[in-house]
Amino acid sequence: FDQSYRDSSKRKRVMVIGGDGYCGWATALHLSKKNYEVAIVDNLIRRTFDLQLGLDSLTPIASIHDRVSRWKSLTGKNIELYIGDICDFEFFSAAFKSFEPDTVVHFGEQRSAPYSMMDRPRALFTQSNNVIGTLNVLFAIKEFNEDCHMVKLGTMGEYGTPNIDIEEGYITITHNGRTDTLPYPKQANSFYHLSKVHDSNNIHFSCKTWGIRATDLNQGVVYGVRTDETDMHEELCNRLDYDGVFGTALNRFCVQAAVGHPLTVYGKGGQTRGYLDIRDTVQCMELAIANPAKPGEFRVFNQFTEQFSVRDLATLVSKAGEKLGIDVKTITVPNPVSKMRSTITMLSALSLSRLHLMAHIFITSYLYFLDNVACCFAENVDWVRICPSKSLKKCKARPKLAQ
Ligand code: NAD
Ligand code: USQ
Repeated sequence: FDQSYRDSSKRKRVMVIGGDGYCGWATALHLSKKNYEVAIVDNLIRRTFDLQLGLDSLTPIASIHDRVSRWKSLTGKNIELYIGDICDFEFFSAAFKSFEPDTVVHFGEQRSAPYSMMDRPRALFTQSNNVIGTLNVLFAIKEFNEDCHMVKLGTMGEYGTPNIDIEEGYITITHNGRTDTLPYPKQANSFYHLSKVHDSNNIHFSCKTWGIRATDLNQGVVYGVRTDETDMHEELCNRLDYDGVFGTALNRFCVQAAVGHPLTVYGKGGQTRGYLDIRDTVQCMELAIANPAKPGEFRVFNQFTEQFSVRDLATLVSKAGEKLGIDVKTITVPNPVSKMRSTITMLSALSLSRLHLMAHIFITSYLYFLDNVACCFAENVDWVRICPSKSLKKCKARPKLAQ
């Protein structure tokens, strides 16, 4: 790791793109608490998706301006705000030049696989928003500060579900007597996951061509909502999606269990995914920022703490429900995203142990989450929103395509 980066006495400046979203908000607060100078860049499109589709966070969330002023009043720490679209290079380059980041953490994408598979406009929007936004970040770094470290949120789903173990970014292959270490094959299962594959290729190419430094964090499915910082005040509360479009597996299962809705296992439930607590997401971000990639390096970390098939996940939540006196049922639902057969895949996340992550233990985390969050907000749950995304498919309001 680059020791000089860690030893420098100057406060490091981190730009968090997508800092109003689920992972970005928790990360921005955590970094600010750890004494980084933080700026949030966000065009608030995630809040617009909710309005367009008639969805809402289970937990009530304050506006980004109220969130940031509450943080300042509680801690005295300033978080700068740049509200705008990173696909607009004029806006983004002005924000970049004004804030002068040492690190850009890029969470600012359309991140739902079901959303990207709803129809053609949403597939196009997902790919143009994600790919063009990432290209703009790369060009800003190249033009204004080649030393700036890009930390990009990739996803474990880039790899698909091959019938061999998944490595961290690269695999060493011997073919016709010669050996090389090559990018691990990507077989994404949605237009969203494919947008991440395209991003990874563009970032890898930019590192090789321009010598910039980047870390791709292939994160598994995140669960939970509370972190030490968001717990400090109700106006700092993070969003919690449980609907069929933006709600992710474990968050949905806990909310479903809390209100007595059967757990919705898609297909046979054999899909294996890596999972991590949002408190571990923020720790991983901090570790990746404090230990930047070297100039020209495209470093890939797989970021999850445990792996389960969806069926196993449903069983774990049912057992947790039993402990709390809740009778939890499970139903099988057609997969709204993909009909592809899934294989049980072994994932690898060696980097987390190398970076000394103190991970939260899964079983305690989700039991706590089910008891303290899902059950507390159960009266806010709208059962219609629990349906898989296909029932929302006919919604007319759509985002404009990026320029
Ligand atoms: P989110 O939708 O809650 O947040 C994304 C934020 O980015 C939103 O606030 C949105 O308004 C903003 N944004 C989107 N496009 C933008 C643009 N063009 N310009 C400026 N801002 C823009 O998503 P999240 O769950 O916080 O995920 C963040 C990142 O982490 C995504 O890239 C996602 O792929 C990755 N990730 C998330 C999970 C998960 O389980 N939530 C797991 C693995 C990876
Ligand atoms: N699933 C169910 N029932 C549900 C919801 C999901 O069986 O009610 C299954 C899905 O079929 C899938 C698995 O659970 O096989 C995970 O689905 P998900 O919606 O929790 O996660 P996914 O679509 O993979 O996407 C989420 C985030 C995305 C991130 C990805 C990490 O939305 O931004 O990139 O997790 S990963 O899955 O490792 O690629």
